[in-house]
Amino acid sequence: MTSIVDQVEDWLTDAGSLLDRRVRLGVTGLSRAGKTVFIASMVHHLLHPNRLKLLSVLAEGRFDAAMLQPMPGGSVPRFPYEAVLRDLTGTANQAPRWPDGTRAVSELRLSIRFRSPLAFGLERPNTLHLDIVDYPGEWLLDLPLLSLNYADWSRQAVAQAHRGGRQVLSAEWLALAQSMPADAAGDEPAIAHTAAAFRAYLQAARNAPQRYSMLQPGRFLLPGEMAGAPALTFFPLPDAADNAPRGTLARLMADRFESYKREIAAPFFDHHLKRIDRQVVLVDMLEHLAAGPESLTDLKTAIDGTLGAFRHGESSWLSLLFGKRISRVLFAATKADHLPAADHQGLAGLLDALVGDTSRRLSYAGARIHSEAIAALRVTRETTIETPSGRWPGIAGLPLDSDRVEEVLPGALPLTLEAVTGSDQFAPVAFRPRPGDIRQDQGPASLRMDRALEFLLGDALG
Ligand SMILES: Nc1nc2c(ncn2[C@@H]2O[C@H](COP(=O)(O)OP(=O)(O)OP(=O)(O)O)[C@@H](O)[C@H]2O)c(=O)[nH]1
Ligand SMILES: [Mg+2]
Repeated sequence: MTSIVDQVEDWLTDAGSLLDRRVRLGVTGLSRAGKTVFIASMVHHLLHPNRLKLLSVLAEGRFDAAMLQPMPGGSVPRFPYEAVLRDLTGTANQAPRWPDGTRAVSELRLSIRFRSPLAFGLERPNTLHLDIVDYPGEWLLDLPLLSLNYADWSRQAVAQAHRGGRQVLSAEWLALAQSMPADAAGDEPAIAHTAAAFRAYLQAARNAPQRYSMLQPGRFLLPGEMAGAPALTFFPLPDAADNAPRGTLARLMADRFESYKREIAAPFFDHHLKRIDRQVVLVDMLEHLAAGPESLTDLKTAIDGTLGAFRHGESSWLSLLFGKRISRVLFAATKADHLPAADHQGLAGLLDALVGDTSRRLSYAGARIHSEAIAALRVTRETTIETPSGRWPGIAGLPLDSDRVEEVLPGALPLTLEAVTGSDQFAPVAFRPRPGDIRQDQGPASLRMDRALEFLLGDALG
């Protein structure tokens, strides 16, 4: 005869399978911010959770197992988890290395079996389906375009092109664009030539010492399957008027801009990012701190503009009618393993300062916000380095361009954003994975990934 407790547990199991939870996690970050490595590390951590000490579902012994699942739907390629992991772990013939930059969208579903605590010591079996999407960071900057018309975008892009170090880089494109009357019919070879000069300006701005972030439209840098399409053959015009008449260059450019938004930017957002309910915003603060104040200002504009496209706040029954809101946002300064531990809090503080206005806006809307300095894959160790001026905390690891472990001093992390000069005061060395930093059968070495996951998923695993 089954006991009443067994009976209750059976009933709870049945109810549980009807009540599986689902979280769509939006991993947001500009190009090279660390999205692909973060996703691979998060999945690997959850498949081999031995290092997730602070994740309460593990600390409380309620975690059963996680498994990768085929994505329902099936029209989007699966995130190449195994290939990324093989890059990071290395093989018999290939030393560990960072994965290549992402060139297309992919998705992954990870399902986690766990037990939810109930009254009287009972537990209910539960499943969380975690859906994750990866994409080229360049495309994220198409999101702010969705709320602009062509004339507004032109005004914004032309004003930006005149600022600071962009002025030199944009000179050729601006001269060509200025020589083309916006109110006369355009000539297609001249349009293609100026569009190519605009694209060259964006490329140059990306590679400039200032490491500019605000580079739109995203497909101009990474066209994917759209290379050469007319939808990509346009550029901002210095004197574009609203509602330009048919047959003019300004109207043709506006039509192509609208078709870019409609056919490329909006479907990317609608299909992959619009329905997320948690968000991690990955930011490579180190690169921009080293590149100087102009780099940081541009980064801030890019982050603020991108986050403006999402709906944040507490979800309620109204979400059933108007769509879910993003209830938790983690701002994560990535690659913290480039700095000694003593600097990690300072790094998170600098990110806080950079996104302060946006994060207040999201909090006011009702979202929970947290920031953290993390390393999805820790490829260095701490060390102490003797110098003529004393002993300093340093970092040891395999620099990207070296075959032997080196000890380096990253320099003094600026205490405030105002103190950033972009001179050589702070120039962290980039490292690559060493054999053993991540193994196929164990959670990866990382920094604060457990805290990050507890904030993002802790309640969904409760
Ligand atoms: N030391 C260290 N470096 C990292 C870490 N995560 C990323 N990196 C470095 O940052 C680079 C970019 O990381 P990705 O994950 O490929 O960045 P992404 O955001 O996917 O970039 P796109 O695919 O171009 O949008 C890597 O090639 C590494 O050099 C980390 O946890 N530690
Ligand atoms: Mg990537």
